[in-house]
Amino acid sequence: MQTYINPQLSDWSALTSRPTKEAQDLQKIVLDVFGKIQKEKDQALIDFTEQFDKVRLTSLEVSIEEIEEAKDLISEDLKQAIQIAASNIEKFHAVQREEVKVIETTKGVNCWRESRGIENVGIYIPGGTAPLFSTTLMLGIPAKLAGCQNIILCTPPNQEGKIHPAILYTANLIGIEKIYKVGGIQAIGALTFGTETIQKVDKIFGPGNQYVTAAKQVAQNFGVAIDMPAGPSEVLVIADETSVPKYVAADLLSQAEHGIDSQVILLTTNEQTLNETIEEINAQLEILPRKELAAKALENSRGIVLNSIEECVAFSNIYAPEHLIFACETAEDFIPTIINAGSVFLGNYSCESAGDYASGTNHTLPTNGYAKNYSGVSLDSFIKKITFQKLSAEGIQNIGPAIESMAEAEELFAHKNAVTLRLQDLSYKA
Ligand code: HSO
Ligand code: ZN
Repeated sequence: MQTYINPQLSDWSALTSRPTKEAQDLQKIVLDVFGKIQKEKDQALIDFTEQFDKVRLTSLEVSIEEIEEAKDLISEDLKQAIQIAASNIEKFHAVQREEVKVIETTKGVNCWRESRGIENVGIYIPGGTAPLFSTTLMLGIPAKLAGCQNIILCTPPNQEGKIHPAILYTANLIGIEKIYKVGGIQAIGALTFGTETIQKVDKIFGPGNQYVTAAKQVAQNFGVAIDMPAGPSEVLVIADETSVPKYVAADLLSQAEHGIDSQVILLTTNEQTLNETIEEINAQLEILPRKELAAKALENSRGIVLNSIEECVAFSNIYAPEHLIFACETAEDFIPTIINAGSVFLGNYSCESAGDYASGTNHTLPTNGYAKNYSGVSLDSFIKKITFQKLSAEGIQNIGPAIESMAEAEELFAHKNAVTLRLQDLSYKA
């Protein structure tokens, strides 16, 4: 971790930057895979899975027997933990449902909005070294609450053609029935175009490697929506003398262990806190199984001493972190000044892991500075809103003349006429 003591304001722009990765142009690879899926459908998925995941599948769909088997492979302890998390995530997202509010904008003119679940949604869950079954909860629960009719989960199989049992257990627990063994670009292609087995969807959710990210980007050109642009995970911690260095270190490492391109930033008003945290990081890192990954991520990371908490918040707002841990006793006083962040954790006990797994908030959040213009996934991500209006005779009489004037000024006489004809009929009746 690079450290800086009271850097000049002119250095902030460099200090709030993300490590630049050479963006490989993957578009051609994606389009090749997509093209084959459009033509050969399931057969293309089987072939790509053999090529990339090194297994020749006889069936893409996860069977009921496989789900039953998964239940036996999960400990009771983990099942209970998943249930606690699911219950909290459900509570937090259920209250995001909005009541329909009818507003009479002018006498006789009633307008309102109603929500409808997006009918077909695809959820991508990566496999690999850390199968993020928690993401199944974070995406599947709001999809269910939103009333999405078809929820399709895709996740890559291992070389034995199996899916991690915790992913299957979690999906089954929340009522996801359509689970397919397909990963990478080919999964996104299947969800975009549909095949004999996998249904085409309207919106694709979920994290993934650079190939999945590139494929989601391209999928948008074919009329599919995506949750948000993806980037490496990150956390920014604001600490002062009331923070506990060993907690701060653990929180920074918890994000660093996600991958070598993760970035963690510590801002503090207290040099001693910085030094003690770095000592703690070094000690705790030693015993982490993912030590190598975390150490690499720490090379991209910064510890910065600033003059005041206000300055720390100003810096954080420029960086716009995915996660902001405000580990100070006074954190709550600064809430109104936090403008750009995906999810905020207040005080010494609110570790990011709480939000990653079980407090109830969603862990699918905007990275890479997108917290400036995107929200994290919520119930809203799975619904769209339709506007309705009902004008009575009195209503059209009240606003009709205004519509006529505006239509005439825009020289759209059919628009004007749609009102005039009605007003004429009403004036005969009167
Ligand atoms: N911190 C990740 C989410 C996660 N962590 C899943 C553990 N499991 C999102 O940035
Ligand atoms: Zn995490």
